Amino acid sequence: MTTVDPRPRTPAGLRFPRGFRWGTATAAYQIEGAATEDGRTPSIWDTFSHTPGRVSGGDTGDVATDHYHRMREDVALMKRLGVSDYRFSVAWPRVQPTGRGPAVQKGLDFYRRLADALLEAGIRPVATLYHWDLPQELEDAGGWPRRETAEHFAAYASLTAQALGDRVATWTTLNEPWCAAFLGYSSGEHAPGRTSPAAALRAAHHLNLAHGLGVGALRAALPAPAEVSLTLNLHAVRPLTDSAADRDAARRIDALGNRIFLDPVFHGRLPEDLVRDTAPLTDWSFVRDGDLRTVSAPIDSLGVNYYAPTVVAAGSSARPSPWPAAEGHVRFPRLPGPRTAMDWPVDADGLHGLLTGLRDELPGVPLLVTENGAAYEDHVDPRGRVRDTERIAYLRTHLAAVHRAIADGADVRGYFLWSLLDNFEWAHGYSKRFGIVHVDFATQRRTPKDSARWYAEVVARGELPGEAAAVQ
Ligand code: IFM
Repeated sequence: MTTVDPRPRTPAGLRFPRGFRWGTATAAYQIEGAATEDGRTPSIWDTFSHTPGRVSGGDTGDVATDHYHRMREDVALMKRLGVSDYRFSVAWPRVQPTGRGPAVQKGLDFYRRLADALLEAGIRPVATLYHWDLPQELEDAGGWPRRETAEHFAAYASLTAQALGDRVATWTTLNEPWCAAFLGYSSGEHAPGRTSPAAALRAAHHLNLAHGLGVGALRAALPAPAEVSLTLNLHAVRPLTDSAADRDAARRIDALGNRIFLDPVFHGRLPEDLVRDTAPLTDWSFVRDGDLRTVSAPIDSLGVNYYAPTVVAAGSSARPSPWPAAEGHVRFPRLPGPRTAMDWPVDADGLHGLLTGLRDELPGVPLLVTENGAAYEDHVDPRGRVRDTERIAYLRTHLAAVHRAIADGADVRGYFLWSLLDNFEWAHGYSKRFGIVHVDFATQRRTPKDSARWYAEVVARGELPGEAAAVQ
């Protein structure tokens, strides 16, 4: 367990445990650009973003924040922030273009240079193997609904770990498999844009399988002390009322949003109610003997991504939906209160509830908040400053919630702010800005926002300043 500082509250603010990991996070397709360079081939997101009508404004990740060419400048920004860790993702089509076969050396070299630059700057590299950029060839062969994709993932994990394992000690197999399965294959809001709820359930299982096979591949390729993890966007599900119908709606969404991953990964079983609820769509016969044992290979920590709670009530919702077999049973009421530019409610209690729930459900599993942050409509003012006070307020309340969860016994080892840079926000293109560093997408000029200065101060002190200490 992380030891909580004996004096957690100082006159100035809330002190975090010694050794707490302070990071920022990004993902390859959202920042790298260089979409056709050095042997990289299209991923499902290249295809999707180049399909008219899929992404707001017709935006693509072709250039993004040009991080592939500006990596050193971005590492220097992080060094100035003082962060201890940087969570990035490896682009599968950059290191293994067709998703099978040998690696491309130039692709691997980019990540070796990145890891070296980070280590030189005193920043721990944290690599995620899959943040949604499936090589298009694997989608053409059937994508995540097809079992072989999981086997290809394990081979990719192995060759990437062999190339980077001497520099990178912290690895995550998948980022947010819920989004990959359900936004990608059920609602079609994300690549590859399919709308088959049954295919999405198969995809979810094969993503779990990819994770389990990936853990085995990483353990075989990496030196023993390496840390292997998985990142989930767990849903802080709340029933609108205490009625039996609303509570049952919450149970359904908890099964489809959380337990569909947590139960196989940590308990080696599928939730019975999930199997029952989804019976009209599938008999789950694609889960083979031994799969759940593979999926439940022990991991060293769990990454939790949190942005907003999920409030549900009995009712029905529109199709296509990301919630297979739930459309006729669940609605998602809109509650009053502050919202971010994503139209997501601001509610830090959801993060505290998730972390303390995991404390109870998964005792002994260290937790990392691997993403948290907010999009707001930022502008560079005439003096060259971005006064993103709403983002600072969001970060302050969410970090306070993390602190409270630690004080309540949750073993939270670190916090990764999403995101270092404004970037390609998937179906929203460049219209939503999550960065603590503003990016002018025409010139690629980076301007640290007030939130960057605020976060640097938090990191330097290891403490969340009191209200009065806000950046002026
Ligand atoms: O930008 C995304 C990220 O890629 C995955 N988690 C949520 C973020 C904000 O939508």
